[in-house]
Amino acid sequence: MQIVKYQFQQHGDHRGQLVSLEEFNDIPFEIKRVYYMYDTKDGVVRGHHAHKTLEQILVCIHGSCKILLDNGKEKKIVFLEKPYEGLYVPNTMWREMYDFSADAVLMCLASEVYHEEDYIRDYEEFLKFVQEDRSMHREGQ
Ligand code: T46
Repeated sequence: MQIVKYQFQQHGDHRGQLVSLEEFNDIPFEIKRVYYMYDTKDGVVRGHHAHKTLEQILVCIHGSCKILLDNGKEKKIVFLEKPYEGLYVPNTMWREMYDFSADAVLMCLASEVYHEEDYIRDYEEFLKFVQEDRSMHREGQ
């Protein structure tokens, strides 16, 4: 599994830093929604789901956290702690977010508005979905 991390341009000067994110320039999709998580309690694991179509970029704009990515075959853990670094999470990728520092703010730029129907919240269902998706791609080749 290839981990795709974006290093955003920092517009720094003697006053401090600024990062600007534009759809299709810095972000590879149209940004339809922005949300962020903060005040995450100690020991909490968020996520536990995949999306059927939605893609996203996660940026830990303050503090730090870990992201577990699972494509149904392989798992990888990514540490996020830099406000100028974005982790690309494609569709059909199981994710779990954990080990949030007390001051962590995890921002998400999403390619779709909120649709509960786009979520796969059951891990067995996710594995089935991924297998069907892969065999469909093989047939299409
Ligand atoms: C994802 C990870 C990284 C809304 O009403 N609108 C929204 O846009 C979102 C994201 C959530 N909600 C409601 C639904 C739940 O009642 O907020 C509550 C918490 O959402 P959820 O349990 O889905 O949060 P996480 O942290 O498990 O997952 C979120 C996103 O839902 C998901 O798309 O990829 O962050």
